[in-house]
Amino acid sequence: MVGMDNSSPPVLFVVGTAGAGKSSLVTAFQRWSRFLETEVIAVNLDPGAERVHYDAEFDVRDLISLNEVMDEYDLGPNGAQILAADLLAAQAGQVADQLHALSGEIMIVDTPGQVELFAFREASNHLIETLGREQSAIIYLFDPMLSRSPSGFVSQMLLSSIVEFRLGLPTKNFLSKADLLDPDDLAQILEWSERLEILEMALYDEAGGQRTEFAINQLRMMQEFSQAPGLTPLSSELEEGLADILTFAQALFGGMSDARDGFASDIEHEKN
Ligand SMILES: Nc1nc2c(ncn2[C@@H]2O[C@H](COP(=O)(O)OP(=O)(O)OP(=O)(O)O)[C@@H](O)[C@H]2O)c(=O)[nH]1
Ligand SMILES: [Mg+2]
Repeated sequence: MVGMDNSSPPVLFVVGTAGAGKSSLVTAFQRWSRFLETEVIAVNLDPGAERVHYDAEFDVRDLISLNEVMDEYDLGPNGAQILAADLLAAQAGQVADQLHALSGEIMIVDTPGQVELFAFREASNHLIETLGREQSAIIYLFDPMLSRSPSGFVSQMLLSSIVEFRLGLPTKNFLSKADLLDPDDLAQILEWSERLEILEMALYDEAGGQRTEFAINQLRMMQEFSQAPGLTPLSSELEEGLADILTFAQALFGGMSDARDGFASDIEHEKN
């Protein structure tokens, strides 16, 4: 069943704005994969997480507690998060040893609530190098409510592109908590993700000419470099879209498991 070296499984970093559903996705993905008999290593890199509902085989909170950092250095939660990221980077060797000791077929990594903490602090690049840049990718989560307005949707497209650019990893966008959207909104958002000209018209109605021209031109350029365009609906609640995450990883890194139903056609879809 396993098609790759067990010592260095593919790594999926789950990234998105605060509350986008990152931790829930890690939980759902781990639960769902057990059913498929795929061995998933869940990793928590969010020192500020109150509690996690997955079995974290590495948990950054064992090394760094946000509350302790706040107390010790007299910082608020945001300053403490930044310092925690840097403290983690300072322990990179130890973290690397612990991560390398884990074995499994795929690693899924929960990241801090504020997207800029993961995208902009140097610690993340260290971690990516540690885990292996060649087998790392980003699962970027769109917030469903923000996605309902053209400007909110476009802002997230741009943010995702910035994260992709900054970390230099293949990125796939998912529409998180799709079960919360009514079917018309869901269809609209998916159409925007596939047809830039429809999005452009909607944005023009909402935001006017100049802002639209600026944003659409940015998107057009950024999408030329994107390896996996489009947006895939996801629901951790209903366990929908989880197979698309595995498919994305398989398309990038190969192996991991025997072909599943629809695997080839999903890949085809990915290319279109
Ligand atoms: N209906 C529904 N709710 C969801 C889904 N995924 C997450 N949620 C809810 O969304 C809220 C935030 O989810 P989390 O998984 O904590 O999001 P997060 O991105 O890890 O949040 P932070 O780490 O605090 O930034 C929780 O109340 C979840 O129960 C989903 O697929 N459907
Ligand atoms: Mg979380």
